[in-house]
Amino acid sequence: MLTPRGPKDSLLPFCGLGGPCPEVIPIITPQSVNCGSAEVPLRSRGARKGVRKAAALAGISARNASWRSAMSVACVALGLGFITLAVAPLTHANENARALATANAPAAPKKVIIDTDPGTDDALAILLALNSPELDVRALTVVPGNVTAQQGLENALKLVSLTNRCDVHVAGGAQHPLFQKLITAELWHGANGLANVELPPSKCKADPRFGPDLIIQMIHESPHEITLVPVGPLTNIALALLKDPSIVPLVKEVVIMGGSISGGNVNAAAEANIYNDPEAAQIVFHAGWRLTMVGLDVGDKTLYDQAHLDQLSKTHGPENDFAVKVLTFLLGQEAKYGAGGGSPMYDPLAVGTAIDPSIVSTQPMHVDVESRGEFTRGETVANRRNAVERNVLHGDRYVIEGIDHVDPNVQVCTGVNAEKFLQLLNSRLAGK
Ligand SMILES: [Ca+2]
Repeated sequence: MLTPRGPKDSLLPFCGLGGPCPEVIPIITPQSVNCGSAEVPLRSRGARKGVRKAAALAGISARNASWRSAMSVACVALGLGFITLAVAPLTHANENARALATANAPAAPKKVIIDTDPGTDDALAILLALNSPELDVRALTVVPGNVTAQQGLENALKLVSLTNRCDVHVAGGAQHPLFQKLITAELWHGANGLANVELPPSKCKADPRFGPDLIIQMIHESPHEITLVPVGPLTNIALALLKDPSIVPLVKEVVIMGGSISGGNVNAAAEANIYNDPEAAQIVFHAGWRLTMVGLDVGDKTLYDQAHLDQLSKTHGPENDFAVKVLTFLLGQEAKYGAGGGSPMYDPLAVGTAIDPSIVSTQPMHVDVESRGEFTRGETVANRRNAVERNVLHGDRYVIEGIDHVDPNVQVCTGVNAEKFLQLLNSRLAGK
């Protein structure tokens, strides 16, 4: 969700831009990504070509990186290459068969894993999910973003405790983004990430598994049934993909809060979740699975205002009352720093889209994540026509010789029935 503008010097030198990035190494541990085999495939010509191709896709130059960073880059690039080049066709081949097999099946709650950086609007999204019979929330995995990984885990545990849902697995994950320093957003979310509201200590315990490992395990346990709903930076999802690319065709779909095709909220170009880990986002966007992008284009239209708050304030319950405090804080922050008109319900809208896809309308687009732009790092660059001109060198100039099709990889949300969604949100929180 929203973050303050990050100072330029808060970013590490990116591996791909010539500088060593020692802080990259600690998060790609043996527990998170098994990169031990990267050295072996790099000895083959085909693998080196794959690395170059995948590195180009990820916007990373392995050539300039230090050895240790190169291993990490190779790991990322190999994983991305494998996912993009080998797994994607399987996904599409199996989609039709699965659709036919399930066409007449009775509707069952959708199994979801929410990857979250809680976070005020994360908290509202989690409460919405846990109070919606359409969803079967199997786990919350925590990623750093709005708050640190440690604060986020504490918040997630308090939220499942508030809802008396200790049966929901809550696991920590990455400690910071893949290739840059973390940017936290206490300005928008309060010092504790939950609008400075102090919830009671959690009755629930953290799952000891590493978040990306838990995601991998749950997907294999329920093939074709899990919907991933990442509402923070995409670090954990990228790590899961890199460790086990075979999850791609086994995931039902991915509904992310993040991105924008109409300008950013941390700066002119980038949305906060993508800005906080662009390399991870590029990996996730190009994995080859069905991915819906619930970005600023629709989130900024979903404004929770004083009238909605007055409506929710008429009912009471522990969750209802907590939500009222959080929303009161958010409306105050919007009045101070925002554009006016209400508080955008970014993360809840992604959950709302998982609950009822008819809330949004989408268009298929080819989307890449900018990772090198001076002003545009973290921008989601969408090709609305899914076509590019083919330029061929003739002597001292290029000549356009045709138009090449590019496959859409993202269902971009371009329209939303905002009031329908806001009423759904209030109705699910009322009296709880
Ligand atoms: Ca979030």
